[in-house]
Amino acid sequence: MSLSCPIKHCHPEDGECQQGCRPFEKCPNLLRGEGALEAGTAEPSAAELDGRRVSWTGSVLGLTDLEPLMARSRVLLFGLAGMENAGKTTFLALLYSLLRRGQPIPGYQFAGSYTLAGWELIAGFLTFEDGFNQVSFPPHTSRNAGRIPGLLHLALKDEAGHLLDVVFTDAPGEWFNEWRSNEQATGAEGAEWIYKHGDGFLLFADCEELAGPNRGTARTNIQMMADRLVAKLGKRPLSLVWAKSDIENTRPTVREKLHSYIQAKNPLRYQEFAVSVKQDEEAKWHRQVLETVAWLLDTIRTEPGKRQPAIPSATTDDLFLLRRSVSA
Ligand SMILES: Nc1nc2c(ncn2[C@@H]2O[C@H](COP(=O)(O)OP(=O)(O)O)[C@@H](O)[C@H]2O)c(=O)[nH]1
Ligand SMILES: [Mg+2]
Repeated sequence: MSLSCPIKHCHPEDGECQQGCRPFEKCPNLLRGEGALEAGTAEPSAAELDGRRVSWTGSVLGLTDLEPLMARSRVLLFGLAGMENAGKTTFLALLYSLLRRGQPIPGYQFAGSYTLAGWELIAGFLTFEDGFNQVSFPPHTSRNAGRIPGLLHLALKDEAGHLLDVVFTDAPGEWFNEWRSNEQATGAEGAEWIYKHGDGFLLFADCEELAGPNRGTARTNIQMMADRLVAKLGKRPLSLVWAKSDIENTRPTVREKLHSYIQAKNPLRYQEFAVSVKQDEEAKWHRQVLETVAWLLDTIRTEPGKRQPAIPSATTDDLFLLRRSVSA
């Protein structure tokens, strides 16, 4: 990275200037001299110095990137919790692939995203390549992803046309692994941040692990994570996602025990969904990906048992809104 800036939260190396300088060349704060250039790095290109024309990059968001979003609506943060390899990133990739194919989240319409490149990066792995009948899975989410998880954004419109900004966390499973046994552990800060700020949670149960030789440990780990999540959950919705549901359920009692364990904790707003990358006409695993998100949204936006009243949008016939022109 050859560009830098002494102003906190300004990242010229991403092609953005917090002060809005266009082009960067004219920015009085821009450092591209000895202080900024690492040995052996090339001079910044003309395109780099020109900067971008929009304030987002399309990549996953960080904390500062949330500010413009928070200015336009209340951003809903959904935390994906689960052990490493539980299927969290694949769930997000699948969600995006389904939206891209035009399948809606029931009751909500896709209305844009600030992180299209970030979505494409993970969903690309689930997409067939021309001439090859093979898909692969997204790469492992690195534990060195910083203290704050990568945030993937969706703008949605509900049936009344209201805009909703939703952000999903794509965090490494290792964070939750540490957090499940000690919420204060070093390495668990990211998971704790998600728990503190999340508006709703998806807890991933890995059906492959729950049917394998380590099923006992897998169940205990998920139960511990559920304990932590339920502890200060309050009214926030929690859904248990049975990921990799295509794997044959050779040990049904393991899943039943896990189900009863969480039910016994009595989370106020709780629902289970079964998902998989494989499509199944009967089980509708793909549809349940979309339904999980719809359920979280519906639950947050309504009091238990009540639907949120639709707010009628103002029309130009509204005398109150026309008051100025009437009295002018
Ligand atoms: N059979 C099957 N395997 C899956 C499915 N989803 C994920 N996997 C496998 O689980 C691995 C880890 O998934 P990933 O989404 O990266 O897990 P994460 O660590 O929780 O984000 C993938 O590389 C796949 O091998 C699924 O729906 N079915
Ligand atoms: Mg991951």
